[in-house]
Amino acid sequence: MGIFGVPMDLGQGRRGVDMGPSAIRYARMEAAIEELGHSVTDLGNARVPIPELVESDESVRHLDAVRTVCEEVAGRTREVVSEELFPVFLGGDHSISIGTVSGVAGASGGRTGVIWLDAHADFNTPATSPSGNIHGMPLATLTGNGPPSLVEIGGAGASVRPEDVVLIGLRSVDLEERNLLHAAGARAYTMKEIDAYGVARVVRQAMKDLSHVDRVHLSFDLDVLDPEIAPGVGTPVRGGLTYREAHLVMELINEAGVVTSLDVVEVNPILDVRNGTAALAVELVESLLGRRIIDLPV
Ligand SMILES: [Mn+2]
Repeated sequence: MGIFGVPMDLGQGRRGVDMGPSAIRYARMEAAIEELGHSVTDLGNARVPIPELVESDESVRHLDAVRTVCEEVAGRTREVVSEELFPVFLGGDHSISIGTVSGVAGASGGRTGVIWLDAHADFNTPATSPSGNIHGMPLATLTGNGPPSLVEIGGAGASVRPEDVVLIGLRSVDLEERNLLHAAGARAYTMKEIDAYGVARVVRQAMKDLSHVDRVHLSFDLDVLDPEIAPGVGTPVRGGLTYREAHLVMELINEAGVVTSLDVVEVNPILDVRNGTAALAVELVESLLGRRIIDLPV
């Protein structure tokens, strides 16, 4: 496994998620993964400018700087994937995924599916975004509908097909964003479906939705969790996954054995309590990578 940090907070308005990689490392991510029997290489961090030194008169905030960082991330990702390391990317705000997903998709042949665990759809475009913050646009961008200079990272056109994308945990989606999501044809499971059918059924359906792809990238925004258990996130929204629901999501995805790369994004230590959100992120990554409560014969 290869850990790569992207301490970027240029894609959103509130400072703090730039410290996410540090907080997650402090919560012993590397040791936790090693204890599961995986060898881990820490590949360091991407070079990211601080907002104070970035011109931001663009209508899409910090567009050029985000593009430069995401291009570096995509390039490094291709190296990591070619060395057959399972990459674990630590954000940073969710705009880092424009680099990680396009890098993963570009490094491998065939079709890359994406599971997007998030309270938000991240499906805005410059035309629909209320804020101009790029962390609300990465999934639209990756499926080909975003700022052209970001869409073309990792090669011309979309990095992934909308029908190869599944969103889970939504509960805050802007009006125009809903229309874009619907028109694109991505599968979306909101908190309503999770409440109505249970998280296990939703995850199993999501796995069926992606059964045709060659690999799956899991993009894990910590704000999918309820703020009561994960207060240290960039954009908290109440009504999220409980502690056990979140573990079960990861345990079931692990059983499916399809995920080959991972983002852990939007951890904000400034809003956190004693680094608990970063510690929970590490716990959930352990479940994703095979930690079991006990080993039962199947
Ligand atoms: Mn997000």
